[in-house]
Amino acid sequence: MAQNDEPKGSNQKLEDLDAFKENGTNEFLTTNQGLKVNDNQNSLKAGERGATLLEDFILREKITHFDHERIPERIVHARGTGAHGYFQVYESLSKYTKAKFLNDPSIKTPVFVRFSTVAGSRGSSDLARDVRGFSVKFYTQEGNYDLVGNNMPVFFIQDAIKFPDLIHAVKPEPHNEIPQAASAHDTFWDFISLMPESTHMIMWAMSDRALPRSLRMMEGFGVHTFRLINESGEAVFVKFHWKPILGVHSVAWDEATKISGKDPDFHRRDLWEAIESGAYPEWELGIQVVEEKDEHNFPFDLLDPTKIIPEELVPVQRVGKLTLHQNPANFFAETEQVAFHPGHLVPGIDFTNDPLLQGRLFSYTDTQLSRLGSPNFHEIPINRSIPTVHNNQRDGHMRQLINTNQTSYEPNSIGGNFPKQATVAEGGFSTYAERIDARKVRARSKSFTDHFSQATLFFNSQSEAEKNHIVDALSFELGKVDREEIRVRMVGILTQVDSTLAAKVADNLGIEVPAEPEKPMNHSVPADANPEDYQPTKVDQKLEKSTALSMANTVKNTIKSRQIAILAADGVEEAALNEMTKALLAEGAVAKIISPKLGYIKGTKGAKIKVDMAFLTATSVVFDAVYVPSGPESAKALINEPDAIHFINEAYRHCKAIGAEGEGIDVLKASYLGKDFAVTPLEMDQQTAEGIILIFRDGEGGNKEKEFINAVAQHRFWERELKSKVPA
Ligand code: HDD
Repeated sequence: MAQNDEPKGSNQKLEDLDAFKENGTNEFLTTNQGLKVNDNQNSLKAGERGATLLEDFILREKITHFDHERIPERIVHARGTGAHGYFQVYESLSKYTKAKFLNDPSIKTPVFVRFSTVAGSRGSSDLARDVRGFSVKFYTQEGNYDLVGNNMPVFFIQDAIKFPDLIHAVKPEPHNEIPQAASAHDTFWDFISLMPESTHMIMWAMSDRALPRSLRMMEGFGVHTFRLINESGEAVFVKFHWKPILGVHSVAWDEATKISGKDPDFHRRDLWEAIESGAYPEWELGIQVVEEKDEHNFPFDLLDPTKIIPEELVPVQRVGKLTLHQNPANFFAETEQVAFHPGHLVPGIDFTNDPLLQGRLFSYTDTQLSRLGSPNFHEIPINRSIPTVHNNQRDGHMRQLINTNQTSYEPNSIGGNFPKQATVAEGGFSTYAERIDARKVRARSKSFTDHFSQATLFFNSQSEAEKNHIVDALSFELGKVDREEIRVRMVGILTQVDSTLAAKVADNLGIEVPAEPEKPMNHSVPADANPEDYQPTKVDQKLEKSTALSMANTVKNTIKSRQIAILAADGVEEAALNEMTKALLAEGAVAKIISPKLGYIKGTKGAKIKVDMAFLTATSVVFDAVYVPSGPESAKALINEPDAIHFINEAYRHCKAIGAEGEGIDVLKASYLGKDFAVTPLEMDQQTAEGIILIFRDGEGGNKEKEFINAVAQHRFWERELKSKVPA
């Protein structure tokens, strides 16, 4: 986590945006024509009680603008949130690329990043089980470069022509617009069960990766294989990764559904608050580089977006850092109007022939035309590049630029043939001269037909708890599917990933595992083709497991920006409370005191302690851990407060770190923990229960605050789920 060494708003793009900012403080209210308004309370009428007059231009202007202030939401990724920041490379990557922003460690390139869910509408919950978008716009000195990725490294489909089908299947069903922001319905699983190429992505989408604890705690991936090209014109293949400094962490599904009701803006709020408090989110940029000569040396095709390159085969080199240090000033102007496009390139970076990427290159500009309404969307402040734009494109709706030259064509002699083309040496973009010698065909490469091996690799690489979560997720999602034939077909696909997985899901669904999956498995076959040619094949991936695929192996040594709930009431021992709070704050965590009522509570020594939240508005699911300090009266009040007991039960169910001191332990005992640790009073050896930290001040020494902090840093004790089923 960055220390707050950057003054807010200190980058070239943010300075550029300043020119467009308006703030009415100390100003008169005006119309859009700059006319001062004298009465903003009453429309113009024929008499006090009379009809309103059409001539009331002030009323008309205000209502008209209001009537038109919505724009279409994004066709996908409608729900999102964004922030400004900067990117800096650690060392020059000139060996691989001539992109200037990747060549000079002293350059801080301004960025705007937007995170999103895919399926839901603009107002849907942040905690939908879904893929997260991770889009980065780099405002480089050579123009805008956009890396428009996701928090999962593969995709559902291999060819962009299937994208509208995929999205129609996952979006709310067309006849009744149900369900919102959820893939748990018939049309999605109908499509998926007929499209085995989606199986690898389904493993990711049904894993905890689809339920991030925070947007700051998820990875990002460029997904496709791209190219880097150096000054000598030599190219390598590259996969882009974003590795979060705080590690990759998730919430439990039960928790996600509750957060969706208690705080549907949970991720948006978390990002906003972290940046406001100076806990700047950070990711390292990682690259996997493959030389051209090695293109065909993998058991999968580098152009197939349903495949990863396992880190065991090609390690991820960490080459730079992304830091988000400024919230937007206006959501609509920045986060909503920002327009990303994988085709926004700078010299030194280029595409490959990945057929999913190729189709994306059309879609993104096209969609902005209907969403933002004009081919001049690049002139919207957030979308403007740092280099000024000079070309012969003219006019169109809402044109801002006043082109003053007489000529708007090229070549011309009247204007000295300006603006002129740039040579490659002058920074002109030149497409990588890839050799292509082929027939024009509508086809899928045979090298794309292994749909299951990497799905199995992913599943095998998960911890036991992660595997259970995948079983639960699939059981939930397919449990919401009405048609049994879809469930059976889907379980048939799962048999190709892992037989235990298929058996467990089938058991939960109350169906038999089909002896043979339905044949043909792939129904995405051209009309005149032989379906046999399109059926999945298996290729030995020569790798049993990949450690990078399991979140269990992530960063677990920090509690920076984690939210800790301290449950207390009148009669709390202020020393206990203060010591723990001090220790937590020193580690960069956020501690909030939660009490039966808002206002202040009294400590045993008479201290007046400010309450942050009452149980009425607080909920365990937005916290990472719970601590109950000592104090007989405080403990008694909490034991008599059902919301306090429920708070602990839920935190226990969601496998969080729970700490208590002195009489605070009695409060834990009054909760479901008391059932699991049925000893009176809880004794020292019960502390072995992972993630439950009990502090007996008069007991043996040791630094219990530190122990609690270490437990919080583990994020979750998922093994607890195997031992205890908490009815909370
Ligand atoms: Fe896409 C938005 C990521 C495949 C068509 N996409 C969009 C956004 C992200 C992605 C993060 C949100 C951008 C923002 O924040 O404004 N999309 C991906 C990834 C894909 C992918 C990682 C596969 C690897 N997308 C994809 C395909 C197509 C599209 C195959 C169409 C053929 N995507 C769009 C779009 C969107 C979009 C319709 C909607 C809003 C927008 O572009 O600006 O054009």
